[in-house]
Amino acid sequence: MDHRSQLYLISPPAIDDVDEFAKDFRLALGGGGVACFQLRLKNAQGVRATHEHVLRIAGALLPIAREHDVAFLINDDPTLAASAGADGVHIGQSDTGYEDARDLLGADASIGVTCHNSKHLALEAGEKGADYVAFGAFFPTQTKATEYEASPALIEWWVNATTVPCVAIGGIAPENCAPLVRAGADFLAVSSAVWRREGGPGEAVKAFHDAIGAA
Ligand code: TZP
Ligand code: MG
Repeated sequence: MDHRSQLYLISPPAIDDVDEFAKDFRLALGGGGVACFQLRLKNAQGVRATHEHVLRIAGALLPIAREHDVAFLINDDPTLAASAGADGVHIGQSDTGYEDARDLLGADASIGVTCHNSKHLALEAGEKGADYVAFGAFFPTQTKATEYEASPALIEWWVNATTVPCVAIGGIAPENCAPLVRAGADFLAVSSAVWRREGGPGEAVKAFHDAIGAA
């Protein structure tokens, strides 16, 4: 197949010891093949880490992402993304709106918008200029209490209808990602399947690439 999904890593929901996590982060990025990282410090109930904590973690991880040429986004909050010097922000439907986020971060920033399982929300975000739209959840996940279920058919529809990149999210693992790859997802956004993989994050990234290649 000529289409290859790229890997978009989402942080674990909590990072307490950043020096310890930095080792895993380097293992995940070390083999190449990760396009993007989103710092998302928020528990399954939606409780966010403090701004101070996010800025401290971002300060430690951003240089590592830069070393590996990986885009660094912050979840939810464009003001925080600007303070951290991040490359962009991933906003939800109840966060700061797309236009205000763009005003805050400027033309070069990457701004992605959560669109659940909605063609309408995604078309609206794409029309406004979002750099990507995110659909999910595709599979059960313990990382976030999810209200919406998305299917590979939505990805297939989207990639045939538009040129705006799409991100698939929610419970994605090397073992279940093939239908999303075949549907044409531009990015697979993954958290637990990388950070909680028994063989470690480096092995997880490799397993994703093997699965993407075989899909
Ligand atoms: N949004 C929808 S599902 C989800 C987010 C942030 C969690 C993704 O984490 P995991 O562990 O890959 O399911
Ligand atoms: Mg959000």
